[in-house]
Formats: sequence, structure tokens, C-alpha cells
Amino acid sequence: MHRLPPPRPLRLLYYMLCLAVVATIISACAPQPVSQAANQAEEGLSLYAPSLAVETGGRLPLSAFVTMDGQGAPEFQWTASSGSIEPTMVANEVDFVAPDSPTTVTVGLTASLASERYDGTLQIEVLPPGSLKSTALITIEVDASTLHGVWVDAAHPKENVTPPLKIKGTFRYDSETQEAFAGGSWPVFDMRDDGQKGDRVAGDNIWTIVMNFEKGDAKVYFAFDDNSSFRVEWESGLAWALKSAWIDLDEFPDDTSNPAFIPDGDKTIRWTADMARSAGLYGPRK
Ligand SMILES: [Ca+2]
Repeated sequence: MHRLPPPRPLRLLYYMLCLAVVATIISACAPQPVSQAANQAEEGLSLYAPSLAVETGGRLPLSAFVTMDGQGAPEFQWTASSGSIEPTMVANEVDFVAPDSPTTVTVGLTASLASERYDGTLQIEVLPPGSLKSTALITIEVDASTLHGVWVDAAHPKENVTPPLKIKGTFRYDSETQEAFAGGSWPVFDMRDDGQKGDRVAGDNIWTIVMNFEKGDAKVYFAFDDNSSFRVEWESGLAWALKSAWIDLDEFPDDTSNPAFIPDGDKTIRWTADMARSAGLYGPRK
């Protein structure tokens, strides 16, 4: 049976929808011109960059396209207010090499052919090292020589660590790959004092875990455990005392639930002898 075409107004709508979908796909695939807003280029000249941010010392490929009335190849003159411009084999493509300290750089371009001339600029943010990395390396080191003679309660005034020291928290962790993800209901992992996988010195009683997190802005909570037989709530009495002391000394002293960090960049978080002393780990807690 012959199928009737949709009525005319609907057909028009259908074609418009198809066009919109195609246009969306094309614009998503094409390199994005950055010749707008802060990035000024005269009509006829387009500047392209994969990103307008680069880390210090990093390299960003730039390209330019120009439409001119005259015949022949235009000449491209690039400048940078900081860092450098390196030519490539292609006349309209260069590499911007970022300077060694964070700043905002103006890259300028003049395209000329005979009497025709077009000018454009790009503002490029040069960011600190690691800013554009999608992962954050979180290292936690605990000096377990501080975990002797720890006061937990009147009946347990001198608890000693029973290795291995263990860590747990609101994260998931693969001890082989060291990949970590925020979220998780307090699984427990052994820390290391064997000089492997980020533990700096074997047998120095500084216990380490190195976790490679997907970067995020949310707090990750942590606490500890060990093999001591005296337990308080969800961990050994000794680990409970360590946690309680650390809560006041972490980045978030107002958050009294657990020690925490935010995996928003590479950082090393340490428990040291100085912290143990200032926390009063060896006497009744105030
Ligand atoms: Ca160690």
C-alpha cells in the first residue's frame, strides 16, 4: 500500500529537525574556533587551539585560517607576550610553548598578503604543573613509632600498635594498580612499610599508602585499624585514639566526624611525631 507523506507543515518540521541534528553533529566534530570574546580576530581570520589552557612548559598547537581576495599564500606572523612560538612544517600552524611560571599570555597573529592584512589574538591561561591532570596522587604516611604507649581509656592507658597498620575510608582502592575512587563504605586496606609502591624506606616504621584518585572536590574520609585485640567501636582502641587525635589536626578541624582530604591535586598527608605530641596521644584526652 502506498504510504502517504506527512502533511506539509509536519514535513517542514521534520526536515528542520534533521538539519538541526546534522548541524549539531558537524559542530561537535569540527575544531572549535576560539576567535570570539577574549579572542579577537578580524572577520576573514580564524584562530584555532585545542584548548585555551596549558600547564607551565607545556605545548599547545595553534592554527590559523584566512580568507583573502588576493592570489598567493599569505604570510603569518605570530607573537607571544610570554613563552615562545615554534614554527612547524606548515605555514599556518605553530606550537605555542608555555613559559615556566603561571600567567596569562596573549598570542598575536598577523596574516598579510600584498596590501591585505588581518590581525587576531588569543588569550591563553598558563596554569601550574598538574592542573590539567585528571588524577590526583594522594600519599598518606603514618609514623607508627608514635603509636606506642597510647592512652585509649583508663583501663587501656598504654596501647601499642600491632602491625600491619591498616587504612579504611570512603574510597575504593586497588592495591595492585593503586587506583582509587571516592565513595565506598570503609573497606580496609593494609598500608606498607616494605619500601614498595610509594613507601619510601622499608622497615622505618613509616607506613604508607599511595592512591591515584580521579580528581574530585568532595571530601574523602579516612581512619585506621591494626591487629590489636582491644577494640573500640569499629576499629582497634589504638586506631580509634589515632583517628580521634587526627580529626582535630587535618585540613578540616571543624568537621569532627573523621579525618578527611579532598583529592583535588597531588598531596602527601602525614602523621608525625610532632602531631602525636600536640594531640596529647599519651594521656587522657581533654
Ligand atoms: Ca616505610
